[in-house]
Amino acid sequence: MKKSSRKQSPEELSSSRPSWLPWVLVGICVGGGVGALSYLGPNTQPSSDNKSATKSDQLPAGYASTIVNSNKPKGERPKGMVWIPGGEFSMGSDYRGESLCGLPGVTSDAVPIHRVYVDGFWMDETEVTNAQFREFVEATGYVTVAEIKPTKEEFPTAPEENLVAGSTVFKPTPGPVEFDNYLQWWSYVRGADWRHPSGSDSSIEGKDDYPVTHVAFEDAEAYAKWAGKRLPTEAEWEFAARGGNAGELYSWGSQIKIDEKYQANIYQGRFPVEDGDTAQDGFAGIAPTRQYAANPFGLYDMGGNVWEWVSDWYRHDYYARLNSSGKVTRNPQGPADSLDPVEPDQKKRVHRGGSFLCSERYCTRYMVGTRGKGEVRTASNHLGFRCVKADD
Ligand SMILES: [Ca+2]
Repeated sequence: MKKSSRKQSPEELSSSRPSWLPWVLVGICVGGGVGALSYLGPNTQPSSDNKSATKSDQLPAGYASTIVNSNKPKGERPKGMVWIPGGEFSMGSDYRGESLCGLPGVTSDAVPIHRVYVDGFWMDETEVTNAQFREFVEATGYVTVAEIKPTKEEFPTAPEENLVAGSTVFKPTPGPVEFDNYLQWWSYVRGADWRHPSGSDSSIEGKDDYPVTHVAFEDAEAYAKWAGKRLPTEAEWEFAARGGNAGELYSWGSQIKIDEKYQANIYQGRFPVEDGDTAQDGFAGIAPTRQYAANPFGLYDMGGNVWEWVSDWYRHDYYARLNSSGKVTRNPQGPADSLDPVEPDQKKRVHRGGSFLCSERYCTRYMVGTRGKGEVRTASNHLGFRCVKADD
């Protein structure tokens, strides 16, 4: 873990909550406000040399049709992966009704909507599961960040008793609370890790097909390397999630429900109250993978259930930078560095997809064009990942 630049009071240091907790929680729900960002206007002109554009009738403002490549993969389909043909699309979201941490419209990091091209690639059908991650750990002896005791060198001001291995876990509140302080429902829990998602007394027994959680960015990268894969770029992730469609709000369409049924594991009911999750989507808390229909590319759970790490550094102004070129950006790899004006000291990567804790009231970041972010060594019980692989 990185040093916190935040000065701690003696009261904080002696409290039961570890002194680094406020920044460890970065990315679980971030403050939202990202400072001034000039809206440069969308670059919506698709390339003229491709005739296979999907229908673009009545797309929302800012979007142009998605142009899906027609080429087929050369290699055989890797087990558990689907072919994402790549192509050109309108990336981002300026949906005014979006919210993060209960604050509607405060985040402008997903604008402007801009044109991006990505090459084709293979992508895991589902988030990496507990069974898959176990296979990796058993083969390599890998130890995740959450399982390693933080050192005095990393946190010189923290008392010894607070230097315990653990991770962040959602704890519902006894009653209704204001949404202004996420520490009310997030706790740093000793012994929480991928095998013990709620703390040392919990287990993943019988949950082989659930997404693995409590993985830091480096843990996800280590798994991907072992598997002969890599993490997707943010652009690859969004192209894949949109399934060849353009301008839709969600990876399954533009309505939250289809035939009265939710299409992803998010949160209904009063957040974040004990027993407040009414599970109208079928699940209170995390769900196994593949519980909802796949998107048109065959991908499951591109919205909800757990957030997913992608490889890009997070910068609030990255889309504006790309858009200012006036060209279609090809295979963007993310900015060279990280900057979240809310917490400029923290190095963050992008999260995508939202989680089982996202709700229409509190965090709509399961919307397909929106973004999340998280400090790279911070894990939690609603953050996982999936991998991609180049065509051979
Ligand atoms: Ca749910």
